[in-house]
Amino acid sequence: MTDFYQSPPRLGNQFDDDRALRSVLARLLPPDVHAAVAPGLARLGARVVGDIGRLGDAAEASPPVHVPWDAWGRRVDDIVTSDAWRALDRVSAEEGIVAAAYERRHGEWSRVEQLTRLYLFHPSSATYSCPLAMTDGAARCLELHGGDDAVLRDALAHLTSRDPDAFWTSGQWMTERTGGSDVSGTSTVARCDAEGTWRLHGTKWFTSATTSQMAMTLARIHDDAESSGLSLFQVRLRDGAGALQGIEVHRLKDKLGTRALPTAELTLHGTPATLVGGSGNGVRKVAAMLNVTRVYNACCAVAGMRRAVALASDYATGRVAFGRTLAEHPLHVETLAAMQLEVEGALQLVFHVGALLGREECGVATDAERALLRLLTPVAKLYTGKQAVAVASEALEAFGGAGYIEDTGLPRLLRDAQVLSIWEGTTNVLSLDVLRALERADAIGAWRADIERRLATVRLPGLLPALDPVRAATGYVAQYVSALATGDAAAQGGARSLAFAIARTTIGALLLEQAQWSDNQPASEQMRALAAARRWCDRDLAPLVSVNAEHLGQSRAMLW
Ligand code: UCC
Repeated sequence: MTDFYQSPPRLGNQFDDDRALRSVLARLLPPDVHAAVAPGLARLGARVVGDIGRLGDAAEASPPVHVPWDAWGRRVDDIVTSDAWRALDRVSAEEGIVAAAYERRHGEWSRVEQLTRLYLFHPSSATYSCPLAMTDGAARCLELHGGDDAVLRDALAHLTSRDPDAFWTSGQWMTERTGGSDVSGTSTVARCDAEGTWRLHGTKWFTSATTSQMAMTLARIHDDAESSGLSLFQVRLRDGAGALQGIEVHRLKDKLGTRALPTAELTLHGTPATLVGGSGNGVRKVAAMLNVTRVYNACCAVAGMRRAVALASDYATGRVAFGRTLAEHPLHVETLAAMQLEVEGALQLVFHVGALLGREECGVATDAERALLRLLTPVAKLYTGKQAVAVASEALEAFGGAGYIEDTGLPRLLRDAQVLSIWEGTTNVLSLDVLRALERADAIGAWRADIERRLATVRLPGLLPALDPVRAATGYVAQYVSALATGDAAAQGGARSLAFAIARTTIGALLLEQAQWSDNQPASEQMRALAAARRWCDRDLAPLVSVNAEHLGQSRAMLW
């Protein structure tokens, strides 16, 4: 019999304790903006390990339930969520987790502030960040394409409100039974009735956050020869009396993770809808939404990684094995440091993209910056989505058997990370999107110039040896892209390696810039930033794989 018990990991203020986050914000934000936003971020950093964290845990413990019928046999299709899930909706409105980006109190830097709020909120929110992602994406889409339509202007005001009673969330219903990647197969049809109201008919196979007030969705306009493609619609789920508007919910999905989040299969039976931005070009219009949700995905991926490392590093200082704490075992320290390096790299990439998005949204981005944003959005999403799974898996292992036990809360880190490389475009779909972005006039030139501008700031002798590998990697990527343009169809088989090379090379340049900036910071901060930059640039930054017909033939031979 022993009275020994392990101490569970503990978390402090998630803003104050996150040195990498604080230093990237200090570098990026103008001093007056930094001074204005930091106190609010520190308050949120405390809340996420206090009341918000408790709400997230409670929501996770009480997943949504589909109630198809009422006691009297009427079809009601209620989706009953927990009090905690609904409270998270109110908290996220009050904290301005979407609104901060649209109030634009800090001009182009508002997006960076908003993403920091999201970053702090996400790991404690039982993935309430998902409805918020779609809400923000819908807001951007309506801002760009809603025009002066009164219904859509009103919706935009609700989506961007800080008033919990006025705040709406939005769904994004893109996936049908034919799949979520190739949305061109969408079979939902829109018909205009005698009163001039659009009515949608079709089945949506994955609808996340189905308790939202509205959704954005794609449909094919019936008998419309002019716009043979898809059109974009906004749907209000319920009428003024609270009844679903021609929506039949079939069931909730039984998912590996994100268990507090209701995800339903449903059919639209003549659901009234508002056409967004006229008929046709639905995919192009909804891309504005996808580009925001992909930035959310990347930001939440880093936030999840950071939470995993924070938990594992705290545990390492208390857990004793073989006569000393894990933090005194060199191999364990190296393992945790490798995880932290992933966090720091991904953090740089996400905030770089966030800063570009802020500039685009405020209308001050140059053409080159817009091309860069278009390129780096799928890159950031796909890269961080993959790394989030790897880091979460390593974090579970850092706890030994406890990491595999549900009531420690740790397995959730991995279950909730796994979706990040799937929804909002899988790694491969986004790698192909990177190729699409590279078709844009001189996207690669804009990327190289941006990297060179950052490298040109580097002066510290300890960093100079790291410049060559980054410069070499940009050259390999550029050569690879030129070869792609002239290559055969099999060449797209290398698209994932190209996307990873762009991610790693960009991060190398950003970490070097950060380390140079840290030169006038306290010694411990200098050492941290220097080590991160040098270690990152010591890796193979451009692990490119050239695929031609012969290579592809060999791959096929290995498989079938
Ligand atoms: O909805 C889902 C779950 C919601 C949960 C949200 C969670 C959020 C994160 C939370 C964090 C915790 S899952 C649904 C996921 N599905 C997708 O993401 C779609 C994935 N597939 C793609 O992205 C494909 O590449 C498609 C659908 C865009 C390809 O369709 P098409 O029809 O083949 O597209 P095209 O023909 O290549 O492009 C049509 C137009 C072109 O412009 P134009 O017409 O001017 O030539 C493209 O350049 O759209 C433009 N376009 C874009 N523009 C396509 N993609 C983009 C883009 N990303 N940005 C700008």
